Amino acid sequence: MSNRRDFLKTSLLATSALALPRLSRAAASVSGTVAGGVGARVVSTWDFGVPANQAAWAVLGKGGKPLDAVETGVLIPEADLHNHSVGRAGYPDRDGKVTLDASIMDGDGRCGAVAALEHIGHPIKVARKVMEDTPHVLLVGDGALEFALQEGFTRENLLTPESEHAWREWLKQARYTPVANSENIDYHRSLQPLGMPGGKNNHDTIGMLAVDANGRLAGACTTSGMAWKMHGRVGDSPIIGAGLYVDNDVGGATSTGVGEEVIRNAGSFLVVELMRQGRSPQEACEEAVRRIVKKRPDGAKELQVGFLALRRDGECGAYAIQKGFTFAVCDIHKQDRLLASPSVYQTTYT
Ligand code: SD4
Repeated sequence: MSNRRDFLKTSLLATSALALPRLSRAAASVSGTVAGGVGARVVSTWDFGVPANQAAWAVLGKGGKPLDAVETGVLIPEADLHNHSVGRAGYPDRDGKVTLDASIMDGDGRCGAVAALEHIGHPIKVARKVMEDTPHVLLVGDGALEFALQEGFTRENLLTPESEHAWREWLKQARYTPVANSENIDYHRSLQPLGMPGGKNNHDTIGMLAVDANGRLAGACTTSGMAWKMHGRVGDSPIIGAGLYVDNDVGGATSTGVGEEVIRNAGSFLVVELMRQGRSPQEACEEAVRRIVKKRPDGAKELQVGFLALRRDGECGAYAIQKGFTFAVCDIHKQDRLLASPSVYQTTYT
């Protein structure tokens, strides 16, 4: 795997809209009766899912709980100052304020979330506290911050000089036009010395799903949302059923991209329900993306949305509107797999 371009060229997934041959084989070998963590698996969105999965695997691979695994995993991109789309150093809204969204869900239906949270670098930890220490599911804005401070979180400035510079550049035109797979150059520069397959085409939310050897699941989703959004805007990531949904009877799903489109279609819930009705994870993601595309008069040609699904037997699937969506898969066989999702609009990587 010399670089991301070579990797994607060799990936069968980049050119196949229907099959996930590598994953299917891996899934077949871990489904059914499993023991000693053989059936456990973690999947997550984008290139930064690789190191995040590895952190999650350090918990799950030792027999830890899926909920602890996904929380641990997504802390990695939340803390990464080279990453401008999750946690600290996230790009701010149009007023220069960094506001974070996050959700966490256990396969038994317990869940917690925060939205438009300022000044706290690890919103996923606050989301878990909402789940475990309050009778509520979602806390937003000042109320979420107040709760976090009461719980002992430290108030911090999340706007780094790099993010502030990018915001000031944006202010020169001040046009809100979400770009499909916009570049996260800083992040990919940081990957290169590590020999990771970073390219320049992806960023966005981390959505992570984990299943243990007994088919129990959990998921987490965390983001700074769309850069330069209106102050107070909330995306799909903290909305249970939109950016994240997990059910131990079936599996889980998570999303990335333009959150408004995902919310309109209750995207992650839809993917899980389609799997419940018998669709494979791949088929379910494809159908959820098609619904979004169908409702847009322009065929969603300028938009990116990607879904990632994990069934309770370990099989997973992914599908996006545009090329460029990658996802990471980690299990006992391999801890650093990065795969290209098939998409509605196919073009080859050159
Ligand atoms: C949102 N889905 O806030 C998130 C962010 C994202 O491409 O994934 N951006 O809409």
